[in-house]
Amino acid sequence: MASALKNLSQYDENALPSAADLRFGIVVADWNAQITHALYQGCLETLLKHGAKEENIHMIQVPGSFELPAGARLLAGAHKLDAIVAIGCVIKGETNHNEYINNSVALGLTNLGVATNIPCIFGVLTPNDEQQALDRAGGKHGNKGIEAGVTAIRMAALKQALQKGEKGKIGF
Ligand code: DLZ
Repeated sequence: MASALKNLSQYDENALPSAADLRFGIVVADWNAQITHALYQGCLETLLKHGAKEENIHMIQVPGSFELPAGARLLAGAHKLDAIVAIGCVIKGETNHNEYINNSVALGLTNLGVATNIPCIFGVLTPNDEQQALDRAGGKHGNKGIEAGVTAIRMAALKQALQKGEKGKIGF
């Protein structure tokens, strides 16, 4: 059966604004480190490829995905940022822990983005098993870290354009 899934690594490079003047935070959860580090690499390489300067990318690690919103808040307090990417991988187990973590992280990041005016990007995989995670961390469905990096550039550029007072239709 053909997959209806979008490849997470595919995007129109020419439609993306330059990231040269944009500042990013990246928070990476250590749980399922093989996966989250691959997502981080995908995200980082995407930001650099589109011109972001290494000194404008601030990365911290937190123990698990549940700590991603708190880590993002700490980053936002420490640096001037145009977007924050939260990277994690919560694999479904025998209990419902994944639902509690995923819902908390999604809500926490949403609230943080609205409260701080810094877009927070959901770079969290929520797979049923490890294979589904590998498939989305550089495997057959691409790398969600790349998708998160692209989203961060778009939202950061949007924020900067509005702060500069650009008028009319703004879309990246
Ligand atoms: C406890 C826990 C479990 C069972 N599973 C995961 C997971 O699959 N992915 C993840 O990022 N973190 C997991 N954690 C850890 C929690 O996110 C958190 O770090 C702890 O509950 C401590 O607050």
